Amino acid sequence: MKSGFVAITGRPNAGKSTLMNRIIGEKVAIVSNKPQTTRTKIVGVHTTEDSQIVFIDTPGIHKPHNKLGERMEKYIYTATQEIDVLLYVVDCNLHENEYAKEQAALEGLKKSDVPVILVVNKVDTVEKVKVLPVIDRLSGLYNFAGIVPLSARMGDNVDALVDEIEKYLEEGPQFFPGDLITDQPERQIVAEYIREKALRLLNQEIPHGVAVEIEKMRKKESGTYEILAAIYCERQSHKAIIIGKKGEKLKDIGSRARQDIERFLGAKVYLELWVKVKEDWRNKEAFMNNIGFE
Ligand SMILES: Nc1nc2c(ncn2[C@@H]2O[C@H](COP(=O)(O)OP(=O)(O)OP(=O)(O)O)[C@@H](O)[C@H]2O)c(=O)[nH]1
Ligand SMILES: [Mg+2]
Repeated sequence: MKSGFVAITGRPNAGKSTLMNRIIGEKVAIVSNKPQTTRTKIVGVHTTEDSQIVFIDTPGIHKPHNKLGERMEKYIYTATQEIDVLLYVVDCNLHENEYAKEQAALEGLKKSDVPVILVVNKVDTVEKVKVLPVIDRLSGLYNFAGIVPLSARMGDNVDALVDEIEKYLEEGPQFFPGDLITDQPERQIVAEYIREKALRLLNQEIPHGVAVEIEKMRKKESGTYEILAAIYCERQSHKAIIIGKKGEKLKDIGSRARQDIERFLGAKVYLELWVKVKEDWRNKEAFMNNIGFE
């Protein structure tokens, strides 16, 4: 059996989490079109008859603006230690001024001595002829072990990436049971599903200040889950926006999240959401510890 650990890095919004979900075949990491969706390290396990690849999804590489950002930077760092392969994911729609940003992010990887595979993502959004020049320029920025253009969303060429990764894995043990797909506790996944809907339904600055805490989660005798969750935001004015006119926005977030949670738990769910204000929580260490950013 071949096995190993693979970290998924890249700038925000590149499609890292989409890629991991695609390979695992389940939504283990939430996805949105807002940058900095992923805030921690998230493990996704891909097991076949003769191999096990343990993926570690990470937050997008960016300059931290608060204590949460600093923690995210640490997660990226620790995720890239003691791994066998590193994936560097890039959105192929690169504007001229973004190559410098990719270069700066790649600069940080130069200390790493593991093979780095460049994943050129979102090829479904451009004509094929436009991908080659992007690959050409990126390959000048780093000595990549391999380059795989693909579409994480559509699934095109994702198998080729898995084959490429396997080239660099050695004989090893199965680290996790074959049926395990993530290391996240159920409660955390439920909280993340709620946050995903909030990210998707809210605009601009609010999403970055949103956190979700599961206050109560219990399975009743009937098999139904009763879940009580708090959506934290940083300002009273944000709270009003999240709740929306006549509570419509919050209702929408709740009903969409409930569908995901029911599918994930395989049971009926009664979900109650509250919106709470915690000013500047992204700089409050104790609060962040409490809601799972340890
Ligand atoms: N068209 C297209 N969109 C994609 C593809 N992969 C990801 N996306 C979209 O790109 C956006 C960002 O995807 P994520 O997977 O959340 O990106 P990420 O790199 O994990 O982002 P952070 O966690 O914020 O660093 C979402 O809207 C995805 O649906 C792709 O192959 N094609
Ligand atoms: Mg992500």
